[in-house]
Amino acid sequence: MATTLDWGFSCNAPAGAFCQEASITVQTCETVKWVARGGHQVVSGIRPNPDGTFASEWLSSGQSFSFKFEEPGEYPFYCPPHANMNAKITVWPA
Ligand SMILES: [Cu+2]
Repeated sequence: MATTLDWGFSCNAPAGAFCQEASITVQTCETVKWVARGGHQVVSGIRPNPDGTFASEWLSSGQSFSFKFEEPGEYPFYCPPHANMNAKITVWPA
C-alpha cells in the first residue's frame, strides 16, 4: 500500500509545529511517496537535527522520494532550506 504526499509550499508551519497539509496518518508497512511541488528535500527529524531515519536527495519539481514505514510511531520531517516546511507522519499499528 502506498500513499502520495504533495511536498511543497502549501506546507507552512513554524519550527516546532507541523503543517496539516503534509501531516498524514498511515498504516504499518505502508509506503509514503513524497512528490516535490517545486524544488524541495525530505529529511526526518526535528529541524535542524536530522535523525537518520530517512533523507532524500534534493528533489526537483515533480521528482519523488519513497520510504516504507515498518514501525508504528511518529516521524517528524522537514525541508532543510525552507523554514516553514515542517510536518510529520503518524504510523498506526497494523
Ligand atoms: Cu522545501
